[in-house]
Amino acid sequence: MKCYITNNSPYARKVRIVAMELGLYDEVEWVTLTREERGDLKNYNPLGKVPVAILNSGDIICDSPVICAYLNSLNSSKNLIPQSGSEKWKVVTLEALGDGLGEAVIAVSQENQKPNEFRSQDVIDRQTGKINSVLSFLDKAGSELNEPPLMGEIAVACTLGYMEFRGIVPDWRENYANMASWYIEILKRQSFTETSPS
Ligand SMILES: N[C@@H](CCC(=O)N[C@@H](CS)C(=O)NCC(=O)O)C(=O)O
Repeated sequence: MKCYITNNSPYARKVRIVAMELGLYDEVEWVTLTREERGDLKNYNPLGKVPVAILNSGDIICDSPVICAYLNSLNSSKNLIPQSGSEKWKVVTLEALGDGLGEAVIAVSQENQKPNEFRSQDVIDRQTGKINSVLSFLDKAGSELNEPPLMGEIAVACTLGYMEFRGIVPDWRENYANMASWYIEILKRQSFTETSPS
């Protein structure tokens, strides 16, 4: 399997971490693209977004939850998504929340990169509101987070890493202390230290 990624994408990092946690990292050929090269991905994913995976069969799969679920299906001894029941839906819902948090972070980051005259404070405020709303929700639900982490926790932590990397909501650790202590612990995992954004 070949997987196209970029260096700092939180979604690509999620796929790399999941592959490491499942012991499958070396079975994937990782192809790191620059932002410019990412446009060429349209042959595989019409959205032109990373991550994209090409399976050995030639089938193409895109979108990090799909690629992660595929990787998870390859390892019968370790499961990052419970197989059924409410445990499964909790995990994939947390994954969606983590990924959605990423969308809000990316929206603020893209807005911040625009020259002042084109920057929309309205977009920044609305998306920052979403970020704070998710962080507040997770801070209250902190004790329900799985240890060791499952797919949901991995998605959330990848987004937090990207949020810090881009300097979005820089004081979040002070305002959401439960999440901050949880995050410090998850960052110690080898899969996180080896993939931190640079
Ligand atoms: N829902 C997708 C989101 C992927 C995504 O937004 N990737 C970004 C990098 S973080 C991208 O490739 N953006 C390029 C673009 O929007 O043109 C996933 O989970 O994989």
